[in-house]
Amino acid sequence: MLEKVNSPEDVKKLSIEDKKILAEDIRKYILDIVSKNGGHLASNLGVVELTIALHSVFNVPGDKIVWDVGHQSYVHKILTGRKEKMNTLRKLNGIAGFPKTKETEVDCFDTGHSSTSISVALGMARARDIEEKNNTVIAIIGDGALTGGMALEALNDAGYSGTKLTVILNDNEMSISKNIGGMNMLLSKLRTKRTYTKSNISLKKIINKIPVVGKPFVKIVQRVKRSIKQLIIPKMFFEDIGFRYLGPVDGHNIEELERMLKITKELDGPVLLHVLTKKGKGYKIAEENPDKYHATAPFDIETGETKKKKEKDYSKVFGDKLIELAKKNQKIVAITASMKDGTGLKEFQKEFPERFFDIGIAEQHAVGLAAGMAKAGLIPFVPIYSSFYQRAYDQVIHDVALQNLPVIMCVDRAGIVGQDRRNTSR
Ligand SMILES: Cc1ncc(C[n+]2csc(CCOP(=O)(O)OP(=O)(O)O)c2C)c(N)n1
Repeated sequence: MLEKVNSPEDVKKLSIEDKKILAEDIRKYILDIVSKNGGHLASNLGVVELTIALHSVFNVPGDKIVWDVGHQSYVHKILTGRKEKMNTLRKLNGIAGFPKTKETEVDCFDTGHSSTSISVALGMARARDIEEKNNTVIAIIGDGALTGGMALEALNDAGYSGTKLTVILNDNEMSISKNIGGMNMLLSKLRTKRTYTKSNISLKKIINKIPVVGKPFVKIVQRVKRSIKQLIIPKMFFEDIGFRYLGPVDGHNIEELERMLKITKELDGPVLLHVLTKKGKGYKIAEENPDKYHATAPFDIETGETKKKKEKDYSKVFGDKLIELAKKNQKIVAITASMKDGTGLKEFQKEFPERFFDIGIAEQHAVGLAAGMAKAGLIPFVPIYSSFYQRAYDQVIHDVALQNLPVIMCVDRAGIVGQDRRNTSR
């Protein structure tokens, strides 16, 4: 099926059954390429059906699709005329592993750093309105990226503005590692929403059957329903800040996804479509170890074993040394902005769980938090990749340097990182 498909127009012509075959072909193709060249595997396997559904319903480049981070855009690239070039991934002068406006106008924005998509999409939507156009603008953001301050700032603005905009929340319960935080707690309640609705209905049936007590009791229940709903169905959070919440929807059911996407197209104002996906979907080894296969070096498809033996790199040396220091000094704590594996803190977390803090993809908060800890007498270590430290530039100066606080800022990947051109190594 993949041989027949070179553009979104080709996708639109397929039946649902053929799209399912296409999805499997794309999975095999991505697996083949990433196993040879290395790349982002698990996130891409998770968005195959979602991307097929998007290109079935919307029309690029008129409609704008903004991929958050952009590491999950391989399927989009395959479906938008770059299928053959995918085998140049992570090669000199090869195809970029992230959306690149220079490659094609269907990539409407360059991404790489997390949590930018809602701001950018809202900007495009406001421009559309001022210019009296009528295209659709869609931001696709993962539950991990939703922990970033910029995404939350954008939700705040978008909900209040009432601007027509679709935010697709691709919820796979994972950042690179397991996702954390209050927003994740909210999402896990939403994930069980359908179960709640069902059990609510059956409870009503049971109560109704009780003679005398039954009917009046149901009325009382209905009267307080809205306030109970507020407490129990957390979708109200998104609705209360101005979004229409739709979902959750099975992110591997193309038919259902298309149905929901068509609804979002018709609605005015900001809409949040909650899509549940599985990271690594279709490749068992990645499904079971989504963090390991988030981004990977070349590997053997049969065993999952990476071909290049991992050497003791800077992150590992850093992590080992920090454990050694922390054993001697109780005041040492470590903070990560959702990158415990990449910055070498995995073992530290095991050794000192109470002195380890994963705070989400929130570098600004990481440094601000460290400043507070240092002021209160602790010695915080904050390893962040150089490129992502840019996010915390103000906190480094305003909250740490000007007050001369003992925060140890460890700048990981501060040099040439070969794998992914220009953007990030993760
Ligand atoms: C500012 C910033 N910090 C860290 C990263 C590294 N990073 C890349 S993807 C990712 C996890 C994203 O999780 P999610 O948005 O849920 O997407 P998923 O891979 O689960 O689909 C992280 C932390 C980044 N790209 N940008």
